[in-house]
Amino acid sequence: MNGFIITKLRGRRVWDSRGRPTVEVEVDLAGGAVGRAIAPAGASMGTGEAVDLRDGGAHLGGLDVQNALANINGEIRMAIAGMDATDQAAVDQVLIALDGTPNKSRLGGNATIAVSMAVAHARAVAVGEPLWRHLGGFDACTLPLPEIQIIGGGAHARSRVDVQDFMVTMPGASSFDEALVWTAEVYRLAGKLLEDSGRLQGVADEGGYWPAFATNEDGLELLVRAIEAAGLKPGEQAAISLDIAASEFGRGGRYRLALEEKDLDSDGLAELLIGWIDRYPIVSIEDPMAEDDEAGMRRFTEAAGRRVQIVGDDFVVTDAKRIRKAAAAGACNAALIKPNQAGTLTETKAALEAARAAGWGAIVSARSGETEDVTIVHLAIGWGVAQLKVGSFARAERMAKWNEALRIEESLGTMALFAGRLPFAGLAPAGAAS
Ligand code: 2PG
Ligand code: MG
Repeated sequence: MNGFIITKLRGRRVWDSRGRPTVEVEVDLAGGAVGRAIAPAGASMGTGEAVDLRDGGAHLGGLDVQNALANINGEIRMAIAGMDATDQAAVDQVLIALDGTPNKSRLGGNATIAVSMAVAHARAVAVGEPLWRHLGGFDACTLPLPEIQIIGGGAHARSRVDVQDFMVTMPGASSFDEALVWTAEVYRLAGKLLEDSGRLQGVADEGGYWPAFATNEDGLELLVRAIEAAGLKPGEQAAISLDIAASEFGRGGRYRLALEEKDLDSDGLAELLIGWIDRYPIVSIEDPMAEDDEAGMRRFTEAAGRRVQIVGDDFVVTDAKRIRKAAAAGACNAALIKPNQAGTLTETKAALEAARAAGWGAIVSARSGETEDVTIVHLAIGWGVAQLKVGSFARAERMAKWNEALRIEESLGTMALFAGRLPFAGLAPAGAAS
């Protein structure tokens, strides 16, 4: 008997970190192994990403997932049962063909990604290995550099500030564990600085502080002060990473920074961001321009791409074709890799491979709506991706991921390598004028 044959598949409704319904899938194999995974959900979404199937109507704000569950427990189960879980590509191909749309809108990207990831988990359980080891074998020994949100804005905090993620990253740390210790101090001290100055309003969707700032730049100043208060050297030990998420406040090459009542074109926004790169120890900027502004993204990459990592999220939506097109145009030099933007693990991996082939960096990323599911940590380590973005340093759906990476680092023992400065190896020093 082939113990890897998929015998059962069931979907159930569980709840995410925003209290919204989401999809959990359990896959049983003939040998007795069971794999489980939960789909996450975004708030600032690219128009090109795989879409979650939601029920609509008034109940639960239209966000219930009964139709996605019916697809899992109906036609997906029929198509997948009897397949061999060792062939992830074949399983994912069946999901893609069965869905038949370019964006998983018929079956639901939430349904397909949960099935795809649950199959991988079941296979790893069947061979008695953790998923990261199963995916990467003995090559999997690199712990990613975490980028961790300290302040949340944009779509995650009712646009209190325009910039969505003010993050820190710790390239000077010698281990994942040390990077978290440093980040914990920066997070704590940033909160204290905000509180002492009467600007703390709570926490945003991913656990970062929800601030009362007068300008977006206040966030950069606060990060530098918190880094220094933690006794860390800005730009050497600790650096700043931003997700501008510009699609949320820009369209057609026009951008509106509501906080500062500024209207800018692409070049004006680029100038503002380059001013920040000149004055602050910034190593990475995600979605500096909107998803429809390829010309702006190309010009910004030309101007700043040798100094900072320029990450495409909404702009390339974990899609191999879009990554190849952006790379050919000279837009961006790194890709955010979010499995639920693609809808299957096979397509996610193809996007990662396209980024690597283009000489780009890559960051495996969570979504703003998350759960206790830690699959992305296993993907990052198993696939040897040098950066990981999970949100802030608070709330259990975030800490579950950071803590999982700690466990993996510990189990690797002296074999563990921490990515540290590796992702920024080709760049000019942070905070330095070119
Ligand atoms: C992003 C993510 C995570 P969301 O924009 O990178 O911060 O947000 O999941 O809402 O798209
Ligand atoms: Mg983003």
